Amino acid sequence: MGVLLSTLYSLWGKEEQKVIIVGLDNAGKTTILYQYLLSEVVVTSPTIGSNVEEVTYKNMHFVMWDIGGQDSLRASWTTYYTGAKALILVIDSTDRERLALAKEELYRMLAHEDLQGAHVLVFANKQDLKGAMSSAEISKEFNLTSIKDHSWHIQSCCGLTGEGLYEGLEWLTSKTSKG
Ligand SMILES: Nc1nc2c(ncn2[C@@H]2O[C@H](COP(=O)(O)OP(=O)(O)OP(=O)(O)O)[C@@H](O)[C@H]2O)c(=O)[nH]1
Ligand SMILES: [Mg+2]
Repeated sequence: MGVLLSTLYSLWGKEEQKVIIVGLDNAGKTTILYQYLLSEVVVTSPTIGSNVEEVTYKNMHFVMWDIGGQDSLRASWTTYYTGAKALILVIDSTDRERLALAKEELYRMLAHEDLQGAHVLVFANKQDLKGAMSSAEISKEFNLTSIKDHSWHIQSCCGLTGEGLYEGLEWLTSKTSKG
């Protein structure tokens, strides 16, 4: 995104909204980013660093940063937080063993000063797989109702079919368009 285009967007009142996509490795972050961009499944390999793409939806311009989720990369997530209006936390709903770890990462992010005011969208991904936890189950495990200082929403989805992804984006749009 060049400076010129950014300026034009701001002249038209169409602001860019920075969104970070986070979650443990193998959760489906990159798959979801490219579903938004291309409406198809791309073959992914574990992300080292990040992918950034602009996703336009209903006049909103989301600049989405998909960040690698491997253990060794998670310490660098904080470098992406500045200016983020929202974070999308992607959960592999079949990964029961690491749900507590994902919860830990979520609360660490919520406490970070650069993410105060950021909206939180949780995707309960991989709903096509047998044994996937429901969004209600994940919500309960994460104790989402205790979160009072951020607006949050949980959405079940499938990165492979795209199911649920636009419902999530709809919620994000309703939040970010209000500033
Ligand atoms: N069955 C199923 N597989 C999925 C779904 N979403 C993603 N996957 C698969 O899960 C694997 C990991 O997906 P990625 O998108 O690369 O995961 P990631 O979160 O970007 O992982 P890192 O880059 O390592 O952090 C891939 O084989 C995807 O095809 C889904 O909804 N259902
Ligand atoms: Mg990735």
